[in-house]
Amino acid sequence: MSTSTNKNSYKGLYWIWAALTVVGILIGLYAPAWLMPRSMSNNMHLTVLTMVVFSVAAAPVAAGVYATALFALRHWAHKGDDVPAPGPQVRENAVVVTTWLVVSTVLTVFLLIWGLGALAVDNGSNGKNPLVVDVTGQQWVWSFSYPGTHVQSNELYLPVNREVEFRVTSVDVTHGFWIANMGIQVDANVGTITTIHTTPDKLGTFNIRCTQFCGLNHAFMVTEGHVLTSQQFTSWLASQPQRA
Ligand SMILES: [Cu+2]
Repeated sequence: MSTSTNKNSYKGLYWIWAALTVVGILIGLYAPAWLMPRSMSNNMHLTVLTMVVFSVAAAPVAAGVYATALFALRHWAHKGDDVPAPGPQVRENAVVVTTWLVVSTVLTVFLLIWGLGALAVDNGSNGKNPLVVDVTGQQWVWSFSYPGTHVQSNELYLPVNREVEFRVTSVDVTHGFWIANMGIQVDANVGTITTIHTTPDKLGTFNIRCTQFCGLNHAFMVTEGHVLTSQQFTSWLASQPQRA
């Protein structure tokens, strides 16, 4: 009785698969931007786009797994104490095996190429007169200084639409400099300067957190950043006390 899987009876499987694929694509299109921090820079736009593309690409695959599981529960469940008759075999089905291999290969190669490309773009600088900001981590505060100005601040201020080059270091233990809204994160090491670039393109306030467990108050090693118009930024810079 459980072997009554003629060709027609798979129809339900395709419908479940199609419906779940549509649901998965909709989730992939809208969930990343909704669940992830507000995107405020080129890097974060790319990160959100990568999440969308990967989720949409994964939707038909995930839907295939869930659809098969649901279909199997409904149609291939064995009831009773007798030994079940063998179910449908796919191992020697040339069409299934070929499709599976081709789709897996195409998807994997696509994700690899996209991933490497995004990584190259993400870490790059456009080299157009970046604003340099020196970032120093110490237990358990961040400080920011602007070379050539003597200005030092515990909150970060940035002008909109200008590339920033963060030069990150630490004076005690390893910290992690992370701006989720900008899609950038880099370690802050003692005696080394690590650089990371981003271009903020939205006005507003964001959080800067430490991502390395750096001692007792690690969880409180958070401060605020602000993206200002370039005029506001210039007047903020001029209003700061000049420390030698
Ligand atoms: Cu820290």
